[in-house]
Amino acid sequence: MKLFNNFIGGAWVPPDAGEFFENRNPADRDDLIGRFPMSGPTDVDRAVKSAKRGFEQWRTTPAPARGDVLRIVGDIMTRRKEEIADAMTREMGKPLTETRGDVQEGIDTAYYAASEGRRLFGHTVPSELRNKWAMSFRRPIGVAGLICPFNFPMAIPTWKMFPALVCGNSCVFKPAEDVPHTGTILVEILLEAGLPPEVIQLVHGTGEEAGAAIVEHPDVPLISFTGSTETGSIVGATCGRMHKRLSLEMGGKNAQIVMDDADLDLALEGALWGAFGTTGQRCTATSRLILQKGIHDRFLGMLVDKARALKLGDGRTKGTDVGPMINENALEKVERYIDIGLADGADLLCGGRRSGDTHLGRGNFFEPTIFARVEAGYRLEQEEIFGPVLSVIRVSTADEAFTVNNDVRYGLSSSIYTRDVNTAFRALSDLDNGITYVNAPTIGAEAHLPFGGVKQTGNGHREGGWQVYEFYSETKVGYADFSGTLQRAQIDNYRATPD
Ligand code: UN1
Repeated sequence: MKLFNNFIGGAWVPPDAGEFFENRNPADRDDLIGRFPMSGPTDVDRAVKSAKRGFEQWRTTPAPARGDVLRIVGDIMTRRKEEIADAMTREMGKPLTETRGDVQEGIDTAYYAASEGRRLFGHTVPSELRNKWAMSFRRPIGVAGLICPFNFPMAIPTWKMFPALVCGNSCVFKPAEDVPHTGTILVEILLEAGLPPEVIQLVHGTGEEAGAAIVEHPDVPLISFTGSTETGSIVGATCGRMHKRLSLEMGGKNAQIVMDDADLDLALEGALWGAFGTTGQRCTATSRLILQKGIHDRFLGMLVDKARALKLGDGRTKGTDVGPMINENALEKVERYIDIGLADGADLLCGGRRSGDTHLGRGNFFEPTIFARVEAGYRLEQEEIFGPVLSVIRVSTADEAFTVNNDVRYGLSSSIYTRDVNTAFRALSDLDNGITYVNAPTIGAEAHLPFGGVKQTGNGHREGGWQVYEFYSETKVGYADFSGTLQRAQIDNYRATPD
Protein backbone atom coordinates (compact mmCIF):
# COMPACT_ATOMS: atom_id res chain seq x y z
CA MET A 1 0.00 0.00 0.00
CA LYS A 2 1.38 3.33 -1.03
CA LEU A 3 1.82 6.35 1.20
CA PHE A 4 1.56 9.67 -0.65
CA ASN A 5 2.83 13.06 0.45
CA ASN A 6 2.10 16.72 0.05
CA PHE A 7 4.29 18.80 -2.23
CA ILE A 8 5.39 21.79 -0.16
CA GLY A 9 8.49 23.95 -0.31
CA GLY A 10 9.80 22.15 -3.37
CA ALA A 11 9.74 18.67 -1.80
CA TRP A 12 7.38 15.74 -1.23
CA VAL A 13 6.73 15.85 2.50
CA PRO A 14 4.41 14.18 5.02
CA PRO A 15 1.83 16.27 6.89
CA ASP A 16 2.89 17.90 10.15
CA ALA A 17 0.44 15.94 12.26
CA GLY A 18 1.49 12.65 10.65
CA GLU A 19 -2.09 11.69 9.85
CA PHE A 20 -3.22 10.14 6.59
CA PHE A 21 -6.57 9.21 5.06
CA GLU A 22 -7.45 6.30 2.81
CA ASN A 23 -8.38 6.64 -0.83
CA ARG A 24 -10.43 3.73 -2.15
CA ASN A 25 -11.84 2.76 -5.52
CA PRO A 26 -15.58 3.61 -5.48
CA ALA A 27 -16.29 0.64 -7.77
CA ASP A 28 -14.59 -1.74 -5.34
CA ARG A 29 -14.05 -0.52 -1.82
CA ASP A 30 -11.59 -3.38 -1.18
CA ASP A 31 -9.21 -1.73 -3.63
CA LEU A 32 -7.10 0.69 -1.60
CA ILE A 33 -5.31 3.18 -3.87
CA GLY A 34 -3.19 4.71 -1.16
CA ARG A 35 -3.04 6.82 1.96
CA PHE A 36 -2.86 10.60 1.57
CA PRO A 37 -1.93 13.39 3.98
CA MET A 38 -4.55 14.84 6.27
CA SER A 39 -3.15 18.37 6.26
CA GLY A 40 -3.94 21.23 8.58
CA PRO A 41 -3.18 24.94 9.00
CA THR A 42 0.55 24.50 9.67
CA ASP A 43 1.02 22.56 6.44
CA VAL A 44 -0.93 25.23 4.59
CA ASP A 45 1.14 27.96 6.18
CA ARG A 46 4.40 26.38 5.02
CA ALA A 47 2.90 25.95 1.55
CA VAL A 48 1.91 29.61 1.38
CA LYS A 49 5.33 30.81 2.57
CA SER A 50 6.98 28.75 -0.13
CA ALA A 51 4.44 29.86 -2.75
CA LYS A 52 5.30 33.47 -1.97
CA ARG A 53 8.93 32.75 -2.85
CA GLY A 54 7.73 30.91 -5.95
CA PHE A 55 5.66 33.93 -6.92
CA GLU A 56 8.67 36.26 -6.76
CA GLN A 57 10.50 34.01 -9.17
CA TRP A 58 7.59 33.31 -11.50
CA ARG A 59 6.05 36.73 -11.85
CA THR A 60 9.26 38.03 -13.46
CA THR A 61 9.45 35.11 -15.88
CA PRO A 62 8.16 36.39 -19.24
CA ALA A 63 4.62 35.23 -19.98
CA PRO A 64 5.62 33.44 -23.24
CA ALA A 65 8.16 31.43 -21.23
CA ARG A 66 5.48 30.62 -18.66
CA GLY A 67 3.29 29.47 -21.54
CA ASP A 68 6.09 27.24 -22.85
CA VAL A 69 6.01 25.25 -19.60
CA LEU A 70 2.31 24.65 -20.12
CA ARG A 71 2.88 23.52 -23.69
CA ILE A 72 5.21 20.85 -22.34
CA VAL A 73 2.58 19.97 -19.72
CA GLY A 74 0.11 19.44 -22.58
CA ASP A 75 2.63 17.23 -24.39
CA ILE A 76 3.21 15.06 -21.33
CA MET A 77 -0.50 14.74 -20.66
CA THR A 78 -1.03 13.70 -24.27
CA ARG A 79 1.64 11.03 -23.95
CA ARG A 80 0.28 9.75 -20.64
CA LYS A 81 -3.42 10.15 -21.48
CA GLU A 82 -4.37 6.47 -21.26
CA GLU A 83 -2.52 5.82 -18.03
CA ILE A 84 -3.95 8.95 -16.35
CA ALA A 85 -7.47 8.04 -17.48
CA ASP A 86 -7.08 4.60 -15.97
CA ALA A 87 -5.85 5.99 -12.63
CA MET A 88 -8.67 8.52 -12.64
CA THR A 89 -11.37 5.92 -13.27
CA ARG A 90 -9.91 3.79 -10.50
CA GLU A 91 -10.22 6.57 -7.96
CA MET A 92 -13.31 8.38 -9.20
CA GLY A 93 -15.37 5.74 -10.97
CA LYS A 94 -16.60 7.22 -14.24
CA PRO A 95 -16.01 5.10 -17.37
CA LEU A 96 -12.73 5.31 -19.25
CA THR A 97 -14.34 7.08 -22.21
CA GLU A 98 -15.22 9.89 -19.81
CA THR A 99 -11.90 10.03 -17.98
CA ARG A 100 -10.12 10.18 -21.34
CA GLY A 101 -12.31 13.19 -22.10
CA ASP A 102 -11.39 14.65 -18.74
CA VAL A 103 -7.66 14.37 -19.53
CA GLN A 104 -8.31 15.78 -23.00
CA GLU A 105 -9.97 18.82 -21.44
CA GLY A 106 -6.79 19.32 -19.42
CA ILE A 107 -4.70 19.03 -22.59
CA ASP A 108 -6.91 21.53 -24.41
CA THR A 109 -6.64 23.90 -21.46
CA ALA A 110 -2.85 23.52 -21.42
CA TYR A 111 -2.43 24.38 -25.09
CA TYR A 112 -4.86 27.28 -24.85
CA ALA A 113 -2.93 28.62 -21.87
CA ALA A 114 0.39 28.08 -23.65
CA SER A 115 -0.66 30.30 -26.53
CA GLU A 116 -2.24 32.84 -24.17
CA GLY A 117 1.27 33.43 -22.84
CA ARG A 118 1.87 35.23 -26.13
CA ARG A 119 -1.30 37.31 -25.87
CA LEU A 120 -2.47 38.39 -22.41
CA PHE A 121 -3.70 41.44 -24.25
CA GLY A 122 -4.07 44.82 -22.72
CA HIS A 123 -5.44 47.83 -24.55
CA THR A 124 -3.78 50.88 -26.03
CA VAL A 125 -6.27 53.68 -26.48
CA PRO A 126 -6.00 57.32 -27.53
CA SER A 127 -5.47 59.83 -24.77
CA GLU A 128 -7.62 62.91 -24.70
CA LEU A 129 -4.42 64.95 -24.52
CA ARG A 130 -1.70 65.52 -27.08
CA ASN A 131 1.61 63.63 -26.86
CA LYS A 132 0.30 61.30 -24.23
CA TRP A 133 -0.24 57.55 -24.40
CA ALA A 134 -2.80 55.62 -22.46
CA MET A 135 -2.73 51.84 -22.05
CA SER A 136 -3.79 48.99 -19.86
CA PHE A 137 -1.85 45.81 -19.20
CA ARG A 138 -2.08 42.78 -16.94
CA ARG A 139 -0.13 42.01 -13.80
CA PRO A 140 -0.04 38.83 -11.72
CA ILE A 141 -1.64 38.95 -8.30
CA GLY A 142 0.15 36.55 -5.97
CA VAL A 143 -0.58 33.18 -4.38
CA ALA A 144 -3.75 31.59 -5.76
CA GLY A 145 -5.64 29.12 -3.56
CA LEU A 146 -7.35 26.50 -5.73
CA ILE A 147 -9.96 24.27 -4.16
CA CYS A 148 -11.26 21.60 -6.48
CA PRO A 149 -14.13 19.08 -6.67
CA PHE A 150 -14.00 15.33 -7.31
CA ASN A 151 -16.07 15.02 -10.48
CA PHE A 152 -13.50 16.29 -12.99
CA PRO A 153 -10.30 15.37 -11.17
CA MET A 154 -8.03 16.60 -13.97
CA ALA A 155 -10.05 19.09 -16.04
CA ILE A 156 -11.24 21.38 -13.28
CA PRO A 157 -7.86 21.80 -11.54
CA THR A 158 -6.36 22.66 -14.93
CA TRP A 159 -9.13 25.22 -15.60
CA LYS A 160 -7.91 27.05 -12.54
CA MET A 161 -4.22 26.30 -12.39
CA PHE A 162 -3.12 26.83 -15.99
CA PRO A 163 -4.55 30.35 -16.41
CA ALA A 164 -3.34 31.22 -12.91
CA LEU A 165 0.17 30.13 -13.87
CA VAL A 166 0.27 31.80 -17.28
CA CYS A 167 -0.78 35.03 -15.62
CA GLY A 168 2.27 34.71 -13.33
CA ASN A 169 0.71 33.60 -10.04
CA SER A 170 1.88 30.74 -7.87
CA CYS A 171 -0.62 28.14 -6.68
CA VAL A 172 -1.63 26.27 -3.57
CA PHE A 173 -3.74 23.40 -4.84
CA LYS A 174 -6.10 21.27 -2.78
CA PRO A 175 -7.71 18.44 -4.72
CA ALA A 176 -10.94 16.97 -3.39
CA GLU A 177 -10.21 14.32 -0.78
CA ASP A 178 -11.86 11.71 -3.02
CA VAL A 179 -9.39 12.25 -5.87
CA PRO A 180 -5.97 13.01 -4.37
CA HIS A 181 -4.16 10.62 -6.72
CA THR A 182 -5.11 12.46 -9.92
CA GLY A 183 -4.11 15.72 -8.21
CA THR A 184 -0.73 14.20 -7.40
CA ILE A 185 -0.23 13.10 -11.01
CA LEU A 186 -1.01 16.63 -12.21
CA VAL A 187 1.62 18.15 -9.92
CA GLU A 188 4.19 15.54 -10.99
CA ILE A 189 3.56 16.52 -14.60
CA LEU A 190 4.01 20.24 -13.88
CA LEU A 191 7.34 19.53 -12.21
CA GLU A 192 8.49 17.28 -15.02
CA ALA A 193 7.61 20.05 -17.49
CA GLY A 194 10.00 22.39 -15.70
CA LEU A 195 7.76 24.51 -13.50
CA PRO A 196 9.95 25.99 -10.74
CA PRO A 197 9.06 23.82 -7.72
CA GLU A 198 7.99 26.57 -5.36
CA VAL A 199 5.43 27.86 -7.86
CA ILE A 200 3.16 24.88 -7.12
CA GLN A 201 2.16 23.52 -3.73
CA LEU A 202 -0.03 20.47 -3.26
CA VAL A 203 -1.86 20.21 0.03
CA HIS A 204 -4.12 17.22 0.56
CA GLY A 205 -6.92 17.00 3.07
CA THR A 206 -10.49 17.91 3.80
CA GLY A 207 -12.30 21.11 2.95
CA GLU A 208 -13.02 21.78 6.61
CA GLU A 209 -9.32 21.62 7.57
CA ALA A 210 -6.96 22.21 4.66
CA GLY A 211 -9.45 24.03 2.43
CA ALA A 212 -10.52 26.42 5.18
CA ALA A 213 -6.89 27.12 6.11
CA ILE A 214 -6.16 28.16 2.52
CA VAL A 215 -9.23 30.39 2.30
CA GLU A 216 -8.44 32.01 5.65
CA HIS A 217 -4.73 32.53 5.04
CA PRO A 218 -3.97 36.27 4.88
CA ASP A 219 -1.25 35.80 2.25
CA VAL A 220 -3.53 34.11 -0.30
CA PRO A 221 -5.22 37.03 -2.07
CA LEU A 222 -7.16 35.02 -4.61
CA ILE A 223 -9.31 31.95 -4.23
CA SER A 224 -11.01 29.81 -6.81
CA PHE A 225 -13.53 27.33 -5.48
CA THR A 226 -15.72 24.75 -7.20
CA GLY A 227 -18.16 22.87 -5.02
CA SER A 228 -21.53 23.15 -3.35
CA THR A 229 -23.44 26.39 -3.00
CA GLU A 230 -23.52 25.86 0.78
CA THR A 231 -19.73 25.64 1.09
CA GLY A 232 -19.41 28.46 -1.43
CA SER A 233 -21.35 30.72 0.92
CA ILE A 234 -18.87 30.05 3.72
CA VAL A 235 -15.92 30.63 1.38
CA GLY A 236 -17.60 33.79 0.11
CA ALA A 237 -18.18 35.16 3.59
CA THR A 238 -14.52 34.72 4.52
CA CYS A 239 -13.26 36.19 1.26
CA GLY A 240 -15.63 39.14 1.62
CA ARG A 241 -14.41 39.85 5.11
CA MET A 242 -10.77 39.55 4.05
CA HIS A 243 -11.20 41.44 0.74
CA LYS A 244 -10.05 38.55 -1.39
CA ARG A 245 -10.68 38.08 -5.06
CA LEU A 246 -12.93 35.04 -5.37
CA SER A 247 -14.28 32.90 -8.20
CA LEU A 248 -17.11 30.57 -7.23
CA GLU A 249 -18.49 27.75 -9.33
CA MET A 250 -21.29 26.02 -7.48
CA GLY A 251 -24.56 24.14 -7.84
CA GLY A 252 -26.84 23.54 -10.76
CA LYS A 253 -30.35 22.29 -11.44
CA ASN A 254 -30.05 22.02 -15.17
CA ALA A 255 -32.98 21.29 -17.43
CA GLN A 256 -33.37 19.80 -20.86
CA ILE A 257 -36.51 21.02 -22.64
CA VAL A 258 -38.01 18.85 -25.37
CA MET A 259 -40.61 20.53 -27.57
CA ASP A 260 -43.28 18.70 -29.58
CA ASP A 261 -41.42 19.37 -32.83
CA ALA A 262 -38.08 17.98 -31.64
CA ASP A 263 -36.10 15.11 -33.15
CA LEU A 264 -37.04 12.69 -30.39
CA ASP A 265 -34.31 10.13 -31.00
CA LEU A 266 -31.71 12.86 -30.74
CA ALA A 267 -33.34 14.30 -27.63
CA LEU A 268 -33.40 10.83 -26.09
CA GLU A 269 -29.69 10.33 -26.54
CA GLY A 270 -29.09 13.78 -25.11
CA ALA A 271 -31.22 13.15 -22.04
CA LEU A 272 -29.53 9.85 -21.24
CA TRP A 273 -26.06 11.29 -21.60
CA GLY A 274 -26.94 14.50 -19.76
CA ALA A 275 -28.68 12.81 -16.84
CA PHE A 276 -26.65 9.66 -16.31
CA GLY A 277 -23.21 10.50 -17.72
CA THR A 278 -20.72 10.80 -14.83
CA THR A 279 -23.52 9.13 -12.79
CA GLY A 280 -25.23 12.52 -12.68
CA GLN A 281 -22.31 13.95 -10.73
CA ARG A 282 -21.65 16.98 -12.91
CA CYS A 283 -22.47 20.57 -12.11
CA THR A 284 -23.95 20.58 -15.61
CA ALA A 285 -25.85 17.28 -15.28
CA THR A 286 -29.42 17.20 -16.55
CA SER A 287 -31.51 16.80 -13.44
CA ARG A 288 -34.78 18.06 -14.90
CA LEU A 289 -36.45 17.04 -18.12
CA ILE A 290 -39.17 19.42 -19.26
CA LEU A 291 -41.43 17.74 -21.83
CA GLN A 292 -44.09 19.42 -23.92
CA LYS A 293 -47.42 17.68 -23.55
CA GLY A 294 -47.71 16.40 -27.15
CA ILE A 295 -44.67 14.13 -26.86
CA HIS A 296 -44.66 13.67 -23.08
CA ASP A 297 -46.01 10.13 -22.78
CA ARG A 298 -44.24 8.74 -25.80
CA PHE A 299 -40.87 10.25 -24.91
CA LEU A 300 -41.12 9.08 -21.34
CA GLY A 301 -41.75 5.52 -22.49
CA MET A 302 -38.69 5.61 -24.78
CA LEU A 303 -36.57 7.09 -22.00
CA VAL A 304 -37.47 4.62 -19.29
CA ASP A 305 -36.72 1.64 -21.55
CA LYS A 306 -33.30 3.02 -22.37
CA ALA A 307 -32.49 4.03 -18.78
CA ARG A 308 -33.29 0.52 -17.55
CA ALA A 309 -30.92 -0.89 -20.15
CA LEU A 310 -27.94 1.22 -19.05
CA LYS A 311 -25.18 -0.99 -17.75
CA LEU A 312 -23.92 -0.15 -14.29
CA GLY A 313 -20.41 -1.25 -13.51
CA ASP A 314 -16.74 -0.65 -13.00
CA GLY A 315 -15.69 2.16 -15.33
CA ARG A 316 -12.63 0.14 -16.29
CA THR A 317 -14.77 -2.74 -17.59
CA LYS A 318 -15.73 -2.67 -21.25
CA GLY A 319 -19.43 -2.03 -21.86
CA THR A 320 -20.05 -0.05 -18.67
CA ASP A 321 -22.36 2.92 -19.25
CA VAL A 322 -22.66 4.24 -15.72
CA GLY A 323 -20.03 4.03 -12.99
CA PRO A 324 -20.40 4.18 -9.22
CA MET A 325 -21.12 7.21 -7.10
CA ILE A 326 -18.18 8.79 -5.39
CA ASN A 327 -18.80 7.77 -1.77
CA GLU A 328 -21.26 6.64 0.88
CA ASN A 329 -22.35 10.20 1.74
CA ALA A 330 -23.28 10.84 -1.87
CA LEU A 331 -25.33 7.62 -1.94
CA GLU A 332 -27.13 8.55 1.24
CA LYS A 333 -27.95 11.99 -0.12
CA VAL A 334 -29.52 10.45 -3.23
CA GLU A 335 -31.50 8.03 -1.06
CA ARG A 336 -32.86 10.94 0.98
CA TYR A 337 -34.10 12.57 -2.22
CA ILE A 338 -35.79 9.36 -3.34
CA ASP A 339 -37.80 9.45 -0.10
CA ILE A 340 -38.53 13.15 -0.52
CA GLY A 341 -39.74 12.62 -4.10
CA LEU A 342 -42.02 9.75 -3.09
CA ALA A 343 -43.41 11.69 -0.15
CA ASP A 344 -44.17 14.63 -2.44
CA GLY A 345 -46.16 12.34 -4.72
CA ALA A 346 -43.81 12.00 -7.69
CA ASP A 347 -44.00 8.80 -9.72
CA LEU A 348 -40.89 6.61 -9.52
CA LEU A 349 -40.60 4.96 -12.93
CA CYS A 350 -37.24 3.26 -12.61
CA GLY A 351 -34.25 2.96 -10.29
CA GLY A 352 -34.57 4.56 -6.89
CA ARG A 353 -32.25 2.18 -5.10
CA ARG A 354 -28.73 0.89 -4.80
CA SER A 355 -27.86 -1.75 -7.31
CA GLY A 356 -29.01 -5.23 -6.34
CA ASP A 357 -26.35 -6.90 -8.47
CA THR A 358 -24.19 -8.95 -6.16
CA HIS A 359 -21.09 -8.53 -8.30
CA LEU A 360 -21.42 -4.78 -7.73
CA GLY A 361 -21.76 -5.22 -3.98
CA ARG A 362 -18.38 -3.76 -3.13
CA GLY A 363 -19.04 -0.52 -4.98
CA ASN A 364 -21.20 2.58 -4.52
CA PHE A 365 -23.67 1.74 -7.27
CA PHE A 366 -27.04 3.43 -7.61
CA GLU A 367 -29.53 2.66 -10.35
CA PRO A 368 -30.38 5.35 -12.91
CA THR A 369 -33.58 6.84 -11.58
CA ILE A 370 -36.48 8.63 -13.25
CA PHE A 371 -39.35 10.37 -11.50
CA ALA A 372 -42.38 11.47 -13.54
CA ARG A 373 -45.29 13.74 -12.52
CA VAL A 374 -42.89 16.08 -10.81
CA GLU A 375 -44.46 19.46 -10.21
CA ALA A 376 -42.54 22.69 -10.45
CA GLY A 377 -41.65 23.63 -6.89
CA TYR A 378 -41.13 20.11 -5.54
CA ARG A 379 -37.84 19.78 -3.66
CA LEU A 380 -36.87 17.14 -6.21
CA GLU A 381 -37.26 19.81 -8.85
CA GLN A 382 -35.55 22.64 -6.96
CA GLU A 383 -32.54 21.18 -5.15
CA GLU A 384 -29.25 19.84 -6.44
CA ILE A 385 -28.98 16.09 -5.86
CA PHE A 386 -25.69 15.36 -7.66
CA GLY A 387 -26.58 11.81 -8.60
CA PRO A 388 -28.36 9.77 -11.27
CA VAL A 389 -31.83 11.15 -10.62
CA LEU A 390 -33.92 12.76 -13.35
CA SER A 391 -37.19 14.56 -12.65
CA VAL A 392 -39.70 14.90 -15.47
CA ILE A 393 -42.04 17.88 -15.65
CA ARG A 394 -44.88 18.22 -18.15
CA VAL A 395 -45.61 21.61 -19.72
CA SER A 396 -47.99 22.96 -22.37
CA THR A 397 -46.01 25.72 -24.07
CA ALA A 398 -42.52 27.05 -24.63
CA ASP A 399 -43.31 29.94 -22.29
CA GLU A 400 -44.23 27.55 -19.53
CA ALA A 401 -41.07 25.51 -20.17
CA PHE A 402 -38.95 28.65 -19.91
CA THR A 403 -40.65 29.66 -16.66
CA VAL A 404 -40.04 26.24 -15.13
CA ASN A 405 -36.42 26.32 -16.29
CA ASN A 406 -35.85 29.73 -14.75
CA ASP A 407 -37.73 29.23 -11.52
CA VAL A 408 -34.84 27.73 -9.51
CA ARG A 409 -32.10 29.38 -7.55
CA TYR A 410 -29.36 28.01 -9.82
CA GLY A 411 -28.44 28.97 -13.36
CA LEU A 412 -25.62 26.92 -14.86
CA SER A 413 -26.73 25.20 -18.07
CA SER A 414 -29.90 24.46 -20.01
CA SER A 415 -30.81 22.75 -23.23
CA ILE A 416 -33.63 22.83 -25.73
CA TYR A 417 -34.55 20.37 -28.44
CA THR A 418 -36.68 21.93 -31.17
CA ARG A 419 -36.71 22.34 -34.94
CA ASP A 420 -38.19 25.81 -34.72
CA VAL A 421 -35.48 28.41 -35.16
CA ASN A 422 -37.51 31.09 -33.39
CA THR A 423 -38.04 28.95 -30.30
CA ALA A 424 -34.34 28.04 -30.29
CA PHE A 425 -33.21 31.65 -30.36
CA ARG A 426 -35.82 32.67 -27.79
CA ALA A 427 -34.34 29.98 -25.52
CA LEU A 428 -30.83 31.34 -26.06
CA SER A 429 -31.91 34.78 -24.99
CA ASP A 430 -34.53 33.99 -22.31
CA LEU A 431 -33.22 31.02 -20.35
CA ASP A 432 -31.49 32.25 -17.19
CA ASN A 433 -28.29 30.23 -17.44
CA GLY A 434 -24.63 30.79 -18.16
CA ILE A 435 -24.78 28.21 -20.96
CA THR A 436 -27.67 27.13 -23.20
CA TYR A 437 -27.38 24.28 -25.67
CA VAL A 438 -29.61 23.95 -28.73
CA ASN A 439 -30.23 20.36 -29.83
CA ALA A 440 -27.48 19.13 -27.53
CA PRO A 441 -27.50 18.02 -23.87
CA THR A 442 -26.81 20.24 -20.87
CA ILE A 443 -23.23 18.94 -20.70
CA GLY A 444 -20.39 19.36 -23.15
CA ALA A 445 -18.68 22.67 -22.44
CA GLU A 446 -15.51 23.24 -24.47
CA ALA A 447 -12.31 24.47 -22.87
CA HIS A 448 -11.92 27.58 -25.01
CA LEU A 449 -15.25 29.15 -24.05
CA PRO A 450 -16.22 30.78 -20.77
CA PHE A 451 -17.85 28.36 -18.32
CA GLY A 452 -20.08 29.37 -15.45
CA GLY A 453 -23.55 30.21 -14.35
CA VAL A 454 -25.84 32.93 -13.12
CA LYS A 455 -27.76 33.33 -9.86
CA GLN A 456 -26.56 31.08 -7.04
CA THR A 457 -24.41 28.97 -9.34
CA GLY A 458 -21.63 31.51 -9.31
CA ASN A 459 -20.52 34.99 -8.40
CA GLY A 460 -20.13 36.52 -11.83
CA HIS A 461 -16.77 35.10 -12.83
CA ARG A 462 -16.17 32.51 -15.52
CA GLU A 463 -13.68 29.70 -15.91
CA GLY A 464 -12.33 28.65 -19.30
CA GLY A 465 -11.83 30.59 -22.48
CA TRP A 466 -10.45 34.09 -22.62
CA GLN A 467 -12.43 35.42 -19.69
CA VAL A 468 -10.72 33.47 -16.91
CA TYR A 469 -7.48 35.37 -17.58
CA GLU A 470 -9.14 38.49 -16.26
CA PHE A 471 -9.77 36.77 -12.97
CA TYR A 472 -6.16 35.66 -12.51
CA SER A 473 -4.59 39.01 -13.31
CA GLU A 474 -4.98 42.56 -12.18
CA THR A 475 -5.53 45.30 -14.72
CA LYS A 476 -2.99 48.07 -14.48
CA VAL A 477 -3.24 51.30 -16.41
CA GLY A 478 -0.26 53.34 -17.58
CA TYR A 479 -0.26 56.91 -18.86
CA ALA A 480 2.91 58.31 -20.43
CA ASP A 481 2.97 62.03 -21.10
CA PHE A 482 5.77 63.05 -23.46
CA SER A 483 4.58 66.60 -24.07
CA GLY A 484 7.00 68.10 -21.56
CA THR A 485 4.20 70.21 -20.11
CA LEU A 486 1.63 69.75 -17.40
CA GLN A 487 -1.51 68.65 -19.21
CA ARG A 488 -4.57 68.42 -17.01
CA ALA A 489 -7.11 65.76 -17.98
CA GLN A 490 -10.71 66.94 -18.25
CA ILE A 491 -9.52 70.56 -18.02
CA ASP A 492 -6.87 71.51 -20.57
CA ASN A 493 -8.54 69.76 -23.45
CA TYR A 494 -12.05 71.07 -22.82
CA ARG A 495 -11.68 74.80 -22.36
CA ALA A 496 -15.03 76.56 -22.46
CA THR A 497 -13.36 79.55 -24.17
CA PRO A 498 -10.03 79.25 -25.94
CA ASP A 499 -7.36 81.55 -24.44
C1 UN1 B 1 -19.02 20.03 -14.50
O1 UN1 B 1 -20.15 19.96 -14.94
O2 UN1 B 1 -18.79 19.77 -13.33
O3 UN1 B 1 -19.41 20.50 -19.83
C2 UN1 B 1 -17.91 20.37 -15.43
C3 UN1 B 1 -18.99 19.44 -19.42
C4 UN1 B 1 -17.52 19.29 -19.07
C5 UN1 B 1 -17.21 20.05 -17.82
C6 UN1 B 1 -18.26 19.90 -16.78
N1 UN1 B 1 -16.71 19.72 -20.15
O4 UN1 B 1 -19.71 18.50 -19.29
